[in-house]
Amino acid sequence: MALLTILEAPDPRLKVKAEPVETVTDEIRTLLDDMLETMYEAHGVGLAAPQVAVAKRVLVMDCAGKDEDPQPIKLVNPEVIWESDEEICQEEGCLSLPEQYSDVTRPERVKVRFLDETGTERVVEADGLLARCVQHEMDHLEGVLFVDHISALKRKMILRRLQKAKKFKKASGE
Ligand code: K1U
Ligand code: ZN
Repeated sequence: MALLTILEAPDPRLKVKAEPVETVTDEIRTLLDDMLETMYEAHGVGLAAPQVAVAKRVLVMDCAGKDEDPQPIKLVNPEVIWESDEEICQEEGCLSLPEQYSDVTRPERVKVRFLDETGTERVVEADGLLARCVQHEMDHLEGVLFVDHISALKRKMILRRLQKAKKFKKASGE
């Protein structure tokens, strides 16, 4: 397995709509495994292929609690087939916008159809953190970041803070 580099905003590759996967091949299975390893190493609960510079409709998640066994989920070509009318506003972060957070409103529950790593069609019904994470990751497949859900003013502030943090890291040799 290999650790992949996670792109950071404002990298233009994060704004591209990802392409569907035609067949779940060994190459896709390797990508899924590498993405999971990269996600765990970065202490995230989700990761989408565009975040590692691969414009394919592939994502991984593990929303297990700290005291639970790992629950890795690998999704290829995910599609939301139902969403609840009830919405919920919660704070989000993103591995591509390190240390930046904002409240985002999304449907509370969703049903998602996808292909697993064997190419078998499955449906997952998600609520809580899993519902938030899968919607956040599916946004990445459309080239959408959590900051695209908030006001232009807040978005500008977050992107400016990110630029400042990058300059500071560069200057201090990190
Ligand atoms: O896509 C990403 O950048 C990963 C991101 C996904 C996410 C999940 C849930 C809410 C917002 C964003 C993260 O993993 S954020 C960091 C994280 O580890 C975390 C977030 C919420 C609860 C617990 C952990
Ligand atoms: Zn993200």
